[in-house]
Amino acid sequence: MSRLVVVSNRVAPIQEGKQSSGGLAVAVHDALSEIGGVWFGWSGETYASGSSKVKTETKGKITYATMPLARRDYDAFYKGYANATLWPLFHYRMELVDYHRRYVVGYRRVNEEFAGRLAPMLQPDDLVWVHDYHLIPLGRDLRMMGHRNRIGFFLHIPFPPPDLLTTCSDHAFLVQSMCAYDLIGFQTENDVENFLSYIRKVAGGTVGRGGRFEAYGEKSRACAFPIGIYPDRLAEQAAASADARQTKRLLRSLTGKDLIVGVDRLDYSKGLDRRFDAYETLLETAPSLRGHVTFMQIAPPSRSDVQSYREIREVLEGKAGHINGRFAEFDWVPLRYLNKSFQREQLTGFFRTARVGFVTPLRDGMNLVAKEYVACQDPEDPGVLVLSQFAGAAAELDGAVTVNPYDTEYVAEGLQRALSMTIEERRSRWASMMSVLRTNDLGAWRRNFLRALRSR
Ligand code: ADQ
Repeated sequence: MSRLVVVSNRVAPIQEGKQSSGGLAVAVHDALSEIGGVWFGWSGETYASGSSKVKTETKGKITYATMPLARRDYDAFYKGYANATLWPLFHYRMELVDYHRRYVVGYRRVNEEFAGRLAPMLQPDDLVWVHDYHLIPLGRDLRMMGHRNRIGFFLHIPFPPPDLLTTCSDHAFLVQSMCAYDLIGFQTENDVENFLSYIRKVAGGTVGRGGRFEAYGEKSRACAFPIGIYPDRLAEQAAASADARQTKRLLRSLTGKDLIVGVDRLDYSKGLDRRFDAYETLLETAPSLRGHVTFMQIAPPSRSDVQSYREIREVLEGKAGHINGRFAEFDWVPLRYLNKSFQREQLTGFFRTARVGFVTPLRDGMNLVAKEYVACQDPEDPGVLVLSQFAGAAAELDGAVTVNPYDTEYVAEGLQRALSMTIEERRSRWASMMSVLRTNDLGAWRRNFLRALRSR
């Protein structure tokens, strides 16, 4: 079998026996351990001047190849184009897009450099799998260097409709770059439709069956591959964590109150400001719940050197203070807002303790927290997932209480429904979601993608 070469912005070697890594890292690690190959990407380090070298390290069947970024590339490519331009644009947030020509120049430069450094490591029959919005032009750069390998691309975040995408001057460059891949994977059918709609309406291309299309002189295919988790592994961990010291401390601190839990990176796409508003509306409109419910939001800062991330942090601190100032009693704090991260084992215990999983992004590629919350529940006494209709996960998780995160009263009603649901209904909704999670697990995600790429 041909080798697998994975390219992603960050390379995350897995420490054996540790379960602290995210979905992408676990899936890539599993695939590479089985098939063997190379994982190439940024080392996470920057340098001020001089040149860089690719560092390689082989462990078992996997060779990790990483390189640092020049400081100016970090600013223009990572902080700039990837996280201040593409991230808001692809999450339908035009008002937050920060666009500068120097950003896109840096973005192209880093992609070309990555392609140039990866090229000598490639063997003609390697299967190449490129991940996410940081690396959209990489496949095309490899093609321009003469590589004819099968190259696939997976976008972890949403793909916006053409009317939104075209607000960015580089839209044609971005889509044309995507067309150089043999297979383009998206999280949901909705993202596929948005992409193919651009192909038809803006690129003037033609779309056939099964996501096959022709545009810009290229033939390719766009399909949905919803990323998953390993639900049974997580369920086992959650059951074990139920007896852990921290879970017990959390439980004791609740003194019988129902817990609502939210776990997110501190990111404006996660809808935390409106989530806090909805919780305030709940306390306002259902006074009987005051003193009987606690909302714990865990949100460690991310990308804190990007302006819009600093702003959302300030907004949330203000709202948290306001809610607690307005409703707290001497023996009850309605909102616990924690700006720190927790180990996966601790989170699984928290998820299992919570009566409600509160996941309300304004837009999200998939949202693995929603899936993890479901997997961690006690089958005999499961909690309820309150989920935004704009998370990719909503397309699969039919047992969730689905809400529109822009309508705070509607979200508050959803919370009330979740908090008062009968055990029979909770069990039946949970069982239906758990069965979907088992069918579309993380192994299925990468097997389906690689099978489609091989058979193109
Ligand atoms: P993210 O935006 O990071 O990922 P998400 O899928 O929810 O969003 O989380 C990824 C992982 O990080 C999960 O395993 C979660 O448990 C963990 N995590 C999140 N917040 C945490 C916290 N406060 N403490 C500890 N761990 C935390 C991007 C896309 C998503 C897509 C994933 C995978 O934005 O839409 O689901 O990639 O494709």
